[in-house]
Amino acid sequence: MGNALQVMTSGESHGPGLTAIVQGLPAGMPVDIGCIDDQLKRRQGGYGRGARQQLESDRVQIISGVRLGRTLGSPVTLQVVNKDFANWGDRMSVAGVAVPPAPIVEARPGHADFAGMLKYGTGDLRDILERSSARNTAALVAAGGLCRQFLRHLGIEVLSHVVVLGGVRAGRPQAADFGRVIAAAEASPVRCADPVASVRMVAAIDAAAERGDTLGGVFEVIATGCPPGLGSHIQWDTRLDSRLAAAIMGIQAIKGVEIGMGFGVAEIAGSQVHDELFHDGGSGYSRSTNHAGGVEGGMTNGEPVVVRGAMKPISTMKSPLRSVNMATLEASVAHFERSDVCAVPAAGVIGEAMVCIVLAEACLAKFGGDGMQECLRNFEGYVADIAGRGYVC
Ligand code: EPS
Repeated sequence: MGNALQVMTSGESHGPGLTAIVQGLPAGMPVDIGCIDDQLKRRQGGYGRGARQQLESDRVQIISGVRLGRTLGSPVTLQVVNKDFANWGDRMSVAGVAVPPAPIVEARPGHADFAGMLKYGTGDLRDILERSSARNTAALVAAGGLCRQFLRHLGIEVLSHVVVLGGVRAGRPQAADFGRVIAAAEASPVRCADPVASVRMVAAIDAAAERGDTLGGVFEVIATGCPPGLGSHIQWDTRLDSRLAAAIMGIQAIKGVEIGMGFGVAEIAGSQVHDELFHDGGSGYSRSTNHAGGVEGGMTNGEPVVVRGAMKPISTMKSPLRSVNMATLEASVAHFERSDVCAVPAAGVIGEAMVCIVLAEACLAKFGGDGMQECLRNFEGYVADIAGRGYVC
């Protein structure tokens, strides 16, 4: 999308902190730090999270790009401090130490450990696991929290709920019932809108914890208020569905992404898949279904954007799987320090952040503007132009 928005993160799980740099937001956008902190808090929650979340209370500090509560148009740098660094000074010291910590050499099947150790030629897989840890998603959520504030000016809201956890499937909520779905999800310990499934999911987490095992699941992100025409059909990498899939797959432990009906489209006829189009002089265009998940031909079509991510069970397990000591090449079991039993509820919040980043990028590519007023003028002009207009050559 022409690099309309760039987001880069840095930081190790037990290092001094995490950083996100967001470049491309227009100048003059009001920034509410509390809104970002709210998202960080949501990310830390959810039943099944590990001891780390008791140690941290993530808060963002903005150290560039914002003045007097408004963006300057320059890169915004967001920082989240790792309180736990204080306990890891010996193992995460930036300076060299006289007695190096004992290396970790038992790769966790499913984690970045094995390939990372070979690729980077390190004898200590802490060199890999520190960066591959899902702790980095705090930086992404901070960046997403900023993008969310931009999207709100355009009337776009991004929400999520958990639809599968540990094999327990939630009943499908009514598509149009977003307010109620999200309120119920926020009240659930596993962020699931179906109260009966929610209780079963909690029980599944308890049972997995008992076994020293972990659980995955599926979250669904819904973006409402997107105008038609975000993204483009022109190139593979400007298609909005391509950007959304890449962003969701960019979250640790995600192994699958669906948009709208997703893999279901392969199983039924076109007449049951495609969303018929209607027009009414008063209310404009409408659809009676949204199997496309709000994206057709790589562009939003004005319906809610619906994206699902499938998260595998976390690969750090209290009852570890068999592995190999990569120093001696002898049979061993995977390394275990501490872990979450299930982080699917948090993954939904992270999925929201990624969707916010992608939609903000798409909006900036379409509406541009160095300043917020210019951007909003372009947006409002476009929305007014497409409303109630018949297209003739
Ligand atoms: C996480 C922090 C980590 C893990 C988890 C996510 O904390 P620690 O490693 O200190 O216990 O709880 O990371 C992983 C699941 C992983 O595979 O790396 C967080 O803040 O989200």
